[in-house]
Amino acid sequence: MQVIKYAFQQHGDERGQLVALEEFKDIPFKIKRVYYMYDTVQGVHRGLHAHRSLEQILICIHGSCKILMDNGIEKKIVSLEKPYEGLYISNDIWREMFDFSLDAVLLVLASEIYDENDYIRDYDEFISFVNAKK
Ligand code: T46
Repeated sequence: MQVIKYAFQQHGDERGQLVALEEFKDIPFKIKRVYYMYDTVQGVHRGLHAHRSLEQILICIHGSCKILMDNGIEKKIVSLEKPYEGLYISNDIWREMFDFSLDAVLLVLASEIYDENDYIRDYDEFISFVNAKK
């Protein structure tokens, strides 16, 4: 499984850092939604689903967390700990977010508006979904 982690350009100067993200330039899709999670309870695992069509970029803009990516064949764990790094997650990846630091803020840029019908929350259904695409 290929892990696509972007290192966004940092516009740093003597005042500090700034990162700017534009759709189709820094982000490979039209950004239709932005959401973020914070105050995540220690030990909690979030996600545990895949999507039928949604693409996303995850950026831990403060603190740190880990992302487990599973394509049905192999699993990889990616650490997010820098505010200028973005992890691309395509639709057909089972994802799990965990090991959130107390101060973690995980920002997500999404290619579609929220649609519960796009979620695959059952792992066996996810395996059938990826196998059907082969
Ligand atoms: C994903 C991972 C990385 C909304 O009302 N609108 C939204 O846009 C989102 C994302 C969530 N919600 C509501 C639905 C639930 O009542 O917020 C609540 C928590 O959502 P959920 O349990 O889906 O959160 P996570 O952290 O398990 O998953 C989220 C995204 O839903 C998902 O698409 O890939 O982050």
